Parts: sequence; structure tokens; C-alpha cells
Amino acid sequence: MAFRKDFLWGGATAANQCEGAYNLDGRGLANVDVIPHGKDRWLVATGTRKMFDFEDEYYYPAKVGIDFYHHYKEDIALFAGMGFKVYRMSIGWSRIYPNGDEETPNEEGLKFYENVFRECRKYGIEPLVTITHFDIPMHLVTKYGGWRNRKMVEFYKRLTRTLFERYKGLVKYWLTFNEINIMLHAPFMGAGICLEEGEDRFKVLYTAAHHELVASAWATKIAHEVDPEMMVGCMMNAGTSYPYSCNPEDVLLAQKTNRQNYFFIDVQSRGRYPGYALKEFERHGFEVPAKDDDLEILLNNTVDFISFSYYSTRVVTTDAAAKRDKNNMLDSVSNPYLEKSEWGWTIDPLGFRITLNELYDRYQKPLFVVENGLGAKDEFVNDTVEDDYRIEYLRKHIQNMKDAVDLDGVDLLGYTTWGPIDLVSASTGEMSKRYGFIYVDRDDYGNGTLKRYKKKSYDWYKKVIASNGEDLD
Ligand code: BGP
Repeated sequence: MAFRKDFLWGGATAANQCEGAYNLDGRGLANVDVIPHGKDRWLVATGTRKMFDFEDEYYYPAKVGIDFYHHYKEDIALFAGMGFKVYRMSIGWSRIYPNGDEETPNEEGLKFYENVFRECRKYGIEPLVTITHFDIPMHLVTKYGGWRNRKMVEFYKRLTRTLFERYKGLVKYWLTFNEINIMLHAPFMGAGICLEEGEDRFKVLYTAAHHELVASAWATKIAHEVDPEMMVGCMMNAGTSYPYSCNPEDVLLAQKTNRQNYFFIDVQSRGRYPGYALKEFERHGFEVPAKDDDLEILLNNTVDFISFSYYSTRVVTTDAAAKRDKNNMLDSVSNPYLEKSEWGWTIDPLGFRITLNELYDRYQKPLFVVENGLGAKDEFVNDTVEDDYRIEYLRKHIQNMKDAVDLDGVDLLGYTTWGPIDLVSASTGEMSKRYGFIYVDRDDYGNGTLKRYKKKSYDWYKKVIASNGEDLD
């Protein structure tokens, strides 16, 4: 058998993409609430267009999401029906600390997640909890400027201590920041930052990065103090960047691009800033704003495992004329050997094996795949979806993951597909970009009953889990 006996199969969601109930039970406004659907979404996510509150002419899909807040029992029962061993989900920070800087947490928010975790446990499902999935109380953005402000470290420490103490015994696996590297590309979504006129982008973003890295190390320390059984992981948006040609210039550029992506994980996993980053900082006249015992905290509190999302690989070239597209939030040149999804994301199952190997070679720590899947347009007919394309995508990816374990010796803890139930897309705000085994009746503009239906892939994934990945047919 390729996968370990206790391999954690399951699915992953994020609070802001499924919970809804944005203003219920004391929850405060969050940055993710005010990122609209439509053409300005990316401008807001990157902080290019400042939107700190709802504006009349926009539609905000996070307000309702798929209303997981009121459907969680039904949804977890559906996950259990597939035999999930793990459910990855995230905490809405502003549910726990509505403004982010209070001294005491909001009991109703804490209770909600406790209920969700207990519901998971009822079915023997292990919760895997992302503390921050692109999620910051809006008050911390408007009053403190998001993660560019060092005070955020203290607020985050308070949040994490509250969570660890409250959920001790209920939650073992934690991730500190979802796709931490994305904050460099979408600063408002990833770090609550809109760059002000005259600010030096590099300095602001790497200052914020330092704060997140220190906060992450603190969280790891606190978790281990509260409960030595807790396992804390980092999380990156992965996918190797290939050189377009064997021209050494392209190869060097690919190496540089990969390092830029691995930068955060290098620090979280090894405990110190890598030499290539320090040199880059020097060239920009930037000094790491390390204070007090920051460097010691980083060094002594590295993560227990490495988690990542994998959707596609990317291609880089020094040829300025080559056409570049967005490929899962990052730029890439088209790969002539591979096909793309309807949203232009390159499909590269073998690249999954390559990425797994690269990460394991680099860090030598257990890996956890916490996102992978195909966003596609589904046709809902006779109360179901015949989503053979989704099965095909997952089959090939799981086969390559299996090869990485079985043939290459990668140590892998588990696999959670992205969006086991349809939810709002992070990059586009659409519902029509569907990933689920479970269909949700809701469209891009908020119409629909929110009723849940099983797709064809539901039974397929159930069989994959029951056979521990042996039966992929
Ligand atoms: C990752 C995010 C998720 C998720 C996924 C799919 O980058 O961590 O939140 O949404 O991508 O992306 P999208 O929803 O844009 O298709």
C-alpha cells in the first residue's frame, strides 16, 4: 500500500468562501467581506483600488457564501458520507475578536467553531484548522494598516492563544497562514495592505512578511506550550516554476522565481532568513525589522510539517516577447506541452509529483497537501452533475501523489481537495467556478436555494478513500 495506514483524506474550505453570516452573533467586518465579485475584484484584492466598506453598486459574495454557518451539520454529514478522515477549514478572525484588538473574545464566535469541531469529531473527522485564510478584522486594517504594523503580532498572539486554549483536545492540526506567499501578490487580501502614495512596495511588503513570520513562530511556540500534541504547519501556494528553455538564463530565472516562492517556508521551516533573501534585501536598502527576541523566536519555533496548495506549475523565461498570463494568481508563460482549465490554469499532474519531491528534498519534513482540484463549469441536470472531467483531473493528480510517496519516498501526512462542496472562488468571486463533490444551488449573483446535491464525483472519492487510494478507477 502506497499511503500510510492513517493517511488523512478529506477536503478543504475557508471561512470567507463558505460561512456567510458576516454580521451575525457579534462578528466584525473583515477585509475578505469587502472584496467584491466582478471586474474590480482583483484591483481590490491587490490593494490597488481601496474599498474599506460595502459600496452600493457592487455584489459581495462573502456576505452569504454558501451559508455554511447554518448548514454545517448537513455539510459535515455529507463529508462523513464520503468517509472523510480530515476536514480542513478556517477561523474567521473577526468572529473571535470582532475588531481584532479587544482584550476578550466573543463567546458566540468561539462557540460556533466548538460546535463545528464537535460535529466533525462525532464522525471521527479530524479538524485541520487554518488560523488565517486571507482574513483580517477590518478595524485592524483601518486603524493599524494591516500587517505592515508590528502591533499585529500581538493581536495574532492573543488570537492564537485563545484558540489553542479553547480547542485543546478538539483540534490537533493547525496552519498559521494560508498561502503566506500570496501576500506579496495580493497585499490587501493576504495582509490587509493598500499601498499609500510614495510608499516603497518592497519595504512595506517585506516588513509585513517579517511580522507574519514572527507571528507564525509565536503561534507555533504557544501551541506547543498549551499542548505538546499539537502539530503546527506552514502553508504555501506551491507549483514549481519551470525554465522555458535550457538557456542557463532561463534556468537561473526559474531558480530565482522558485526561491522567491519558497522564501516564507524557508524561514518557517529552517528558522532563519536565507542568504539569497538577505542579499536581495541589501540591494533594496532594506533591513529586516527584527526587534527584541524575533530572531531567536524564529529559530526555535520552526513548523512541524509543510502544507501547500497545488493547482499548476508555471513557466518563466527571460524572453521579454513571450506572452504571459495569470496562472493561479501568479504570472506564467504558457506551457506548450500542457492543457489549461476553463479559467486558464495549467493542468500538470506530473508537475504535482515534481513539486512534492522538490518540497521534500528541500525541507525533509512531513508534507500535507491541503488544496488541489479543478475549478470547472458544471451542468446541473436531474439533480446531479456528471463531472467526469473532475474525476479525471483528481485521478491523475492522486496517481502522481502516490508515485511521489511510493516510488520517490516522500513522507506525506494527508490530502485534502479544495472545495469538497462548491463555494465562492477566491480569485474571481464566482460560484460558477466549482470544485465540489457536492453541488450547491447558488449562482454568481446570489440567486438559488442553497440546496446541496451529490455529484458523480462524490461516490468516486468515497471509493478512493475507502481503498486508501488503491482504487482510482
Ligand atoms: C487558493 C486559495 C483558496 C482557493 C483556491 C482556488 O489559492 O487558498 O482560497 O480559493 O486557491 O482558487 P479559486 O477559488 O480562485 O479558483
